Order: sequence, then structure tokens, then C-alpha cells
Amino acid sequence: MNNLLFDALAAGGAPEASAIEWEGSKLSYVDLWRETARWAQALSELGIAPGERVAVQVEKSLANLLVYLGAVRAGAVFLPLNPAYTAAELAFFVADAEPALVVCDPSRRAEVAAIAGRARVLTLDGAGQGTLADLAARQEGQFDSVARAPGDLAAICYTSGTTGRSKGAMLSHRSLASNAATLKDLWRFTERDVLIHALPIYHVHGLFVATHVSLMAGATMILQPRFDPDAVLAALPRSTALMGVPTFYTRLLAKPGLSRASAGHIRLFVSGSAPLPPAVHQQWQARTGQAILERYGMTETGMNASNPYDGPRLAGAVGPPLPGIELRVADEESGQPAETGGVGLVQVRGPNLFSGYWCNPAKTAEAFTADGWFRTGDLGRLDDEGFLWLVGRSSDLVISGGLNVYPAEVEAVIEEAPGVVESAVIGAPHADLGEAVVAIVVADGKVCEEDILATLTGRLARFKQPRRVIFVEALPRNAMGKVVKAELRRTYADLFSA
Ligand code: MLC
Ligand code: AMP
Repeated sequence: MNNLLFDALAAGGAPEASAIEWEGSKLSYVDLWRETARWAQALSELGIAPGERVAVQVEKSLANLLVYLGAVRAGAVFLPLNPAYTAAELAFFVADAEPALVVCDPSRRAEVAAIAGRARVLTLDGAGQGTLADLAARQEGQFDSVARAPGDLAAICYTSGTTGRSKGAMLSHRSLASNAATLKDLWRFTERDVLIHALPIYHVHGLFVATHVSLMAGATMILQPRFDPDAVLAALPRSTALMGVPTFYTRLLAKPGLSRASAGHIRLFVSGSAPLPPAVHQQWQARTGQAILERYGMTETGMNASNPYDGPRLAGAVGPPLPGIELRVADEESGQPAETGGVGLVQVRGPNLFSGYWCNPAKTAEAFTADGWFRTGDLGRLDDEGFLWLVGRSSDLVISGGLNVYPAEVEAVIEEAPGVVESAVIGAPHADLGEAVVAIVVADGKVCEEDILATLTGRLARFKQPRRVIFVEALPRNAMGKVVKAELRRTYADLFSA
């Protein structure tokens, strides 16, 4: 038996070809595999056994990616975490996943050690320095990858629940490898590609879609520490592809340097994680001559649907299901498949699906229909050509700049602020972020916006904190007493455009 995911990733690259460019230096494939051996050896020297979790909350860097690949090789289960999470947020993930190792920024070592329980705590900073890097540097770079079967876990990615706490989506070697192979073929990635990688690597888009496709194809990745439109523009001349969330495209459109001359040669622009406004799709095409390819995915499923490589890339649609993946739209009332063109709940089935929520059989059971389809929670319709058009979500989830924010989590903290009676958190349309978090609050008249934001500081990551707090006399409620968020969303639809 071999290590399914690592072997699939390692099959693509020619030894001397450039695998990753990072801060001006180039790592060939042969060097990359040697480096991953070092990091895998370091993990095994720490006593990380196959199947144990390695939680990593560090800034994006080449070393951060090497820990991931090393963990896969060592048979560990990688648990990526947004560095923006506060210690309070981190404590939940650590308690739930019970990692054997937590890797954090050196500046946060003390606060992480305080909540790490039995886990070891090692460090890694954005420049790739820290105690884990020191340990890896001492290894010789020879490692027999730990055997992993298709169903073994490679990662757990947390995705917040609409109510209650986050759930850890368990992702197997099979699901990740099969999804990457499908995308590589569909999007025609080859060793001639140079992908600009400006996404974070604590979520599936940057960690799996972009990284796996590029490595599997033997392509080159220009790894950038964060999304900076000027750095992307600077890399365009020697690139062939870019993957991003819609905010990347709106921010790039604001740059005069984006033109047919600078971007017309790019083979593929991919957008996903949040709806790409049709106007952005059209403006992009007018400016660069290129049609952005929009695709649709989820942490639990990897990618589900994609506009075609050849053929029409329709603005506002996410395309037909990927090869090997079944997708249906179920009527909300009856649960039966909706008629063609009818709006309903999107459900998927295929080798891409996760293996359930970590230690949460009840939520896992709820997530699947009796006949084994995964309930995405998204609302959509399939047209005559089999293209999926997403029209909304069945939950109140807000997607801000491609990051998910669950209103219930934010409301719970706001309601702890002295003087707050109740609150409702919604997403309001926002030109830059797609949706921005807004809190509608009923309070005693003494508490102000600053007080509420102060309550959130240190409790919730910055991206979850409201961009606006609006005080009202009462929240709109239906006959059942439930807050009518749809009405709030209508009322504040122009909040950021007025
Ligand atoms: C950062 N901030 C955000 C934010 N990101 N606020 C709201 N929404 C966000 N997404 C905070 C910062 O902490 C900062 O706080 C302030 O907002 C201004 O930050 P910024 O400089 O504008 O942010 P920036 O660093 O440029 O980041 C914005 C971004 C980034 C859109 C480039 O968030 C990003 O890379 N998003 C991609 C997320 C992603 O990969 N999603 C995929 C999930 S997987 P302050 O204190 O300065 O005010 C998935 C499945 C699928 O969904 O289908 O792919
Ligand atoms: P996450 O739980 O972070 O993986 O986010 C997954 C959610 O992002 C999906 O359920 C969708 O609601 C949303 N999403 C992903 N891609 C798209 C897209 N192209 N258009 C609209 N929504 C999307």
C-alpha cells in the first residue's frame, strides 16, 4: 500500500522543473519532495502517529505548505486554521479535534500553550522560522511516506454550523485526490502552467484546489503571502492562470494596469467560494478579453460544478456538475427532485464527498438524505443545458470576501454586551466583499457601536465583526416569533451603496 494523496501529487512534476516560487526563490520538484521528507520526518520524530491531528495556525508561507505536505506524507491529519482566529476560537478547535501537535506563530506561543491541553506546541512564523522549522532543518530529507488507504483521512477542515459550534469536515485521501485529478483534467492544467497562488491556505480553495491541481499537473506555483492586486499584476506576464474569490477580481478591476495587454495571454481565470457578480464577469471580459471561469464548491464536497473550459462560461451560472459527480435539485417541500428550471435545494453525490463530521454522528446523519446525497444547503436551479444557477442559501450564512460568517455565532457574543437586548446579524451587499457583516441591535439606548465592537475584540476574528452596527427599536418577527432576516436584508440592501 502507498500514500494515496501524496503519491498522486508527486506523480506530476519533472524533478528539475520549478514547483514553487516563493519570495524570489525557486524550489524544484526534486527539492520540494526532499523538503517534504524533512517536515514529515520532523513530525514523526515528535511522535505524531498516523491518524493523529496536526493543527496549524500560522501565516501563509512556503514552510506552512511544507508542513501540510509533510503531514500528508507522515500519515497525519492536517487541520488548517485561519491565523485571524482568536485564542478563544482556537480553544474550541483544539478541544474538539484533540490534536497531538499545535503549530502557531511564535508571538502566540504562550496563549496557545494555555489552551493546548495535552498537545505539543511548536512554532512557525511567516518567514518560515520557529521551533518546528528548526527541527525540520535538522532532518536529512529521506522519508518513506506512511501508507495510507483511500478512506484514510488527510485533513479535517472546520466549517461553522448555522447553529451551535463548528463541525470538522473529515476529508479522505480519496476525496482530495479524485477531486484534484478531475479539476486538473477539466481545466487542462499541464507542466507548462504557471499559477498565481494568492489565496490563503487555511481553506479548501487555496490549500486543495489551487495547490493540488498545480502540483498534480507538474506546474509552477507563484506562491504569494496574501492577495495584493499589485503583486498579482506584477506576476501576470510570466503566468498562465489565476484562482481567486470574487473580491480578487473586483479589486483587480480597480487597477488601471489590468488590461488586454497585461492579462490577455492568461489561459485561465477561475473564480469561486462566493457568487461572482455578473457585472464583474462582464467588465473583466471587456477589459481583458477573457471570460472568468466560475466554479462551485464547498469544504465538505470539494468542487462540485464548473463552467466549461471550452464552450460558454455563463455569467451567474456555475456550470454543470464535474465529471463523476452527480448533482440534483430537490424540491424544498417534498424533497423530490425539482422539475427542470425549478428552484430547490442542491444535493450532490460522488467520490468528492467528505467522510462525515469529526466526532459528530448526529450532524453527519442530518447532512445526508436517506439515499446518500449530501445536502449542501444552497438553493439553485438546473437549466435545460444542465447548468446550475445558484440563487441563495437555505441558511443565513454570510460570505464576506470568500470567508464564511455564521450569524448565530456573532449574535451570541453581541448579546453578551451590557445593555444589548437582542441582535440579528445579516449580510448586506458590498461592492468589495460581496457581502459585509451588519448587526441590527435592540439595546437600552446607552450602549453604542464602539461598546459592541469592543465586546467582540479578542472574542471573534476580525473578519466576523460587523462593518456596521445599526440600532433599532425592535426586530421584525413572523407569527412564530422568529426574526425575519429576509426583511432585514431587504431594508439594508443599499446600506453600503447609498
Ligand atoms: C480580512 N478582513 C476581512 C476579510 N479578510 N473582513 C471581512 N471579510 C474578509 N474576507 C479584515 C482584516 O482583518 C482587516 O481588519 C480588514 O478586514 C481589512 O482587510 P483587507 O486588507 O481588506 O483584507 P485582506 O487582507 O486584503 O483580505 C481580503 C481578502 C481575503 C478578500 C483578500 O479575506 C481573502 O483572501 N479571502 C479569501 C478567502 C478564501 O480563500 N475563501 C475560500 C474558502 S473555501 P482591520 O482590523 O484592518 O480592519 C470555500 C469553498 C470554495 O469557500 O468553494 O472554494
Ligand atoms: P465553505 O463552507 O467555506 O466551504 O463555503 C461553501 C459555500 O460557498 C457554498 O455552500 C456556497 O454557498 C458558497 N459558494 C462556493 N462557490 C460559490 C459560487 N461560485 N457561487 C456562489 N456561492 C458559492
